[in-house]
Amino acid sequence: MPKLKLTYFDFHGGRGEPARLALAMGGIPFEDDRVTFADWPRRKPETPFGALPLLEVDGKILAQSNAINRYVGKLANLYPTDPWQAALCDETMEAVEDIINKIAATMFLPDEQKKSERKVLADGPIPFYLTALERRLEQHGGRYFAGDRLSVADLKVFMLLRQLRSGVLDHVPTDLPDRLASKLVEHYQRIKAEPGVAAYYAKCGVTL
Ligand SMILES: N[C@@H](CCC(=O)N[C@@H](CS)C(=O)NCC(=O)O)C(=O)O
Repeated sequence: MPKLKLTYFDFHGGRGEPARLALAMGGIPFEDDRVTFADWPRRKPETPFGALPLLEVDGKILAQSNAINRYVGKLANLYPTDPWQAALCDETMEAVEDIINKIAATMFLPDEQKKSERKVLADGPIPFYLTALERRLEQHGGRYFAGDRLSVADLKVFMLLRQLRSGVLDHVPTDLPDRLASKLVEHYQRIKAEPGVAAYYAKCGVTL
């Protein structure tokens, strides 16, 4: 097994968390390098694209969250081996990136502008992606997004639902998933109850 270091911000969520979770679930040792927001300006220029997460593999750097998710998914047996199922897994992760990018664009706006832009998101793009993801889930059998078994795609959607339902996004109603995509919420509950997921958060002292 290569020597791994995963670098991301110091919170349980966001683009770096699916890879942390996948590595922990696979029992794969890695250095969990957590960057504080205070330290980020110093670290940012050292990264290939000025952003996190990063995965260091035997001293070589890999950037871009979904590339990292695919790589660690393969190591942790959480990425489909069948090419078509792998493509479906990728489709889901890229769809989640689409909506994360829209949300991220509002993150550092002045509060009044954030409020109005988040209202636009909560009225349109977020419901659109929730219902579209739910439809794709149902088309793939209703339990998992690809290969009829747990993959990094499920972990990435799980993170998105957790973020939307937790209240960390000011001005986005936390009941949107429950009102609009109950099957996706059932998927969230299913992933949360996966023994590896529950064990990881119990070990971290995080209540989901
Ligand atoms: N396409 C990139 C986006 C990475 C990204 O924007 N990461 C955010 C955190 S989730 C970041 O590093 N923000 C700090 C900054 O841009 O200075 C990926 O998927 O990894």
